[in-house]
Amino acid sequence: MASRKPPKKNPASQGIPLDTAFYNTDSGPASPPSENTNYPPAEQGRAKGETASAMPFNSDKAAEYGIDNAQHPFTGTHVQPNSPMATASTLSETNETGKAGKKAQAGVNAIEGELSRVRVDSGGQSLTTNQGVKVSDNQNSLKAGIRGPALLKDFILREKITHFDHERIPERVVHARGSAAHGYFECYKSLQDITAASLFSEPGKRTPVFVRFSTVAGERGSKDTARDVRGFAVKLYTDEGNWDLVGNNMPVFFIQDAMKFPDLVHAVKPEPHHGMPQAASAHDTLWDFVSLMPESTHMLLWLMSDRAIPRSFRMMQGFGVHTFRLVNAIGESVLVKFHWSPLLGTHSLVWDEAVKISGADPDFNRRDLWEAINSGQYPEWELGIQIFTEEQADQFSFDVLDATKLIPEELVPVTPIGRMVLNRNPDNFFSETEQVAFCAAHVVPGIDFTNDPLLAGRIHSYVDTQISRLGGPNFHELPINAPLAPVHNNQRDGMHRQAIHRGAVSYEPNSLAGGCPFQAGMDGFVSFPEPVREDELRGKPEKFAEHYNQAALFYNSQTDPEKKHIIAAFRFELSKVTVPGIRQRMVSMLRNVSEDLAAGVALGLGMELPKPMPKAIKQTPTPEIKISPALSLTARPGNGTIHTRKVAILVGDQVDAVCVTAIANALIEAGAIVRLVGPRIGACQAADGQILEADASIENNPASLFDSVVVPDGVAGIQEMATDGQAKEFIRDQFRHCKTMLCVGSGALLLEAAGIPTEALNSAGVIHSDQYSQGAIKEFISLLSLHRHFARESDPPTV
Ligand code: HDE
Repeated sequence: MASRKPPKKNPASQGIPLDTAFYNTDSGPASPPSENTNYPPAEQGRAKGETASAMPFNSDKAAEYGIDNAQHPFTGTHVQPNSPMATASTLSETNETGKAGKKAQAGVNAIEGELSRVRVDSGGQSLTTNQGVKVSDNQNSLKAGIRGPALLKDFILREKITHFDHERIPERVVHARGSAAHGYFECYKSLQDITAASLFSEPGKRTPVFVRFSTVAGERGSKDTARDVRGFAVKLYTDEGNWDLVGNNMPVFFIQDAMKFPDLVHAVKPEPHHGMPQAASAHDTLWDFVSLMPESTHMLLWLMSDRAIPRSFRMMQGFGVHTFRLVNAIGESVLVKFHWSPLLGTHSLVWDEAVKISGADPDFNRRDLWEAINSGQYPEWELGIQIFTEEQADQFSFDVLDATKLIPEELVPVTPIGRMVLNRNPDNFFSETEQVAFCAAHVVPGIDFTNDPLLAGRIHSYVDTQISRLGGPNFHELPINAPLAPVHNNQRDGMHRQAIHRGAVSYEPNSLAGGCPFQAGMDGFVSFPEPVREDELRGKPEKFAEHYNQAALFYNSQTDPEKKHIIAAFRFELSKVTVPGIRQRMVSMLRNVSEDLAAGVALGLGMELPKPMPKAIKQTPTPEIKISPALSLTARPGNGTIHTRKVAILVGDQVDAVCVTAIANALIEAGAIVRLVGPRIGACQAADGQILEADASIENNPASLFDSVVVPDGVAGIQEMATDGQAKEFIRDQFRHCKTMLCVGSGALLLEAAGIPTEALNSAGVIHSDQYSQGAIKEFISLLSLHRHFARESDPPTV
């Protein structure tokens, strides 16, 4: 460190303080230092003094009062200090050390920025402790003698074990199970006429995103394919701060007011006395609660639909659920609902398949997302908004502040505004996926809330929950949460503080830091001035009391197979309820939705139809529409490709290698993921002596994990398979789950052995071709792109 110059003699007698007077930290002189001092503490004293004097009084104060000022917040008065010394924490900041590094760059918070600043690669490095001390032996603890006791002074063992002991953090109270990826949002066109949000300012503008998909009820290690709502949380790192659109894959919710959220979650989580069931809504407490909460009927219809068992995160929609507000630069506002629509279309599992997958691969959706991104098949969604005015909203038969209601697309169309692509898996699950903290309160200028009473509770809840989950108030500094936009404020301290703030000032107003950081005024987030005129009370608007119109709209808009699945789901869930009275109550509620639905469920439960549940509203308003085709999963078939569809080609000794190879190549060419599935992994010898290498076995990759199966030709091989119970089970499951099946030549023998009726061949997604042909494969690809063939579904299954 360079030593300081000695202070010059000062003409104190002329009223100019001694240079040394500026060295003190406890009291200071009455006057500034001499003009020509070059003693750093004195120079700093002068810089500080000049900066503070540039603000002789708080000239902003008068602008804090009155409505006009409230509507047009002022930009805080601030001055640029003449010298950086004025705001330095210490004069020694210019002394660089290998660790301290350079002094702070003017106006920069180094916590911000892209993640490369914190990535670690240990290639070629030796093992160290957390203090950077190299570890000589990572196999043995320190002992007094080779067979002697372990020693307390073994700081290396103790550091390692202590860290390990604390590796787990509390899981999310809901949405504990999730998977995430990075990517970007790209704006289609400028939306400046309706919003000042910078991410929508120009066509082609890209904003980085991190997206986490989740189930709600299950614990962190629970299965992916539970019947449940899926979280669809998007963190957009915009250049004006982070915007989190924390949505679900269903556009409505169970409850209308945040006051009921803890009750809902307590009801759906494992029952508190015995901790069961895990990740399942099929139990007494959930159905007890919701059957007393008729406002949940609409959401229950969605939950019992195939939407609750998505085939892939890449094949589900996302919704902001609440009505939000967009606000333009001159303060004009419109109301909006947000919709994400997947390019691959919306596709789901069937229940029996979901149950089997939960055993075969509990990470089914997580693996699917990871593998797709790793193989360059980047999932993509289009963002659309429904735009409407308060006046339009007033005319609707429902209230747009009621989160149990959607706005039918026939009433307000969805306008596409951009697309989102996920193209980068995280490096580290814990640091990114687990530590990411979404928050419904994170909005940016141009996006604002409405008075939805459910949203109000969310605005509070998310930051609050992170404080215990992530261990303090500084979770925003975790690399995955830190915005790309500059962060400057006077919040300080707290557990795990990362930022090292320069200077003495952590308050505002100040003059010692030239007024910085200063309030941004109209350049900052200005809340939309929504008028509030009524008395304080606890209550709900009358329109919230209508509970069934949209549940009926949803049910009546489904195709027949979807309706059957809803009935079967209610039947399954309610059959798991142990108290008949709860079932009665639920079915009586369903009578207000659809007599067919209620009758189907009652039949499945072996019970008489109870009386319809009395309604909470005297005069049911007439709904605007009765059918909305957009509510069916079939409304979004996707882009017609078979990209990333998983196809099993069954192989064994004596199959026809030419047939296998030709089909595999054609499918790979079309973008499918093909696996050769044998009785065991490894080589099998085809009829012509060629060796085929099975990369999966029926045991480790059963039928439920594939979208489709091909049974190739090769009489001897197929005859052998026909005696294998697992191979027959594979075929039966593919058939039962309505998947596309291709059998070539003698491949039909296996289908026959599995009990597939002969009349099923060449109908409803089952192709039998005498030999491999281009025509057969073309037909197969086109049927595979349809996802399922429900025409052959029967309940109960016949096969
Ligand atoms: Fe959440 N919700 N929520 N929620 N929510 C959480 O925040 C809450 C609601 C949603 O991948 C928690 O960080 C309240 C609706 C998603 O990390 C918590 C209310 C919607 C995620 C919380 C709701 C959601 C959460 C738990 C009613 C769809 C996962 C952990 C007033 C629009 C985000 C956490 C992720 C997570 C509270 C209702 C979506 C406790 C109080 C409606 C996707 O803060």
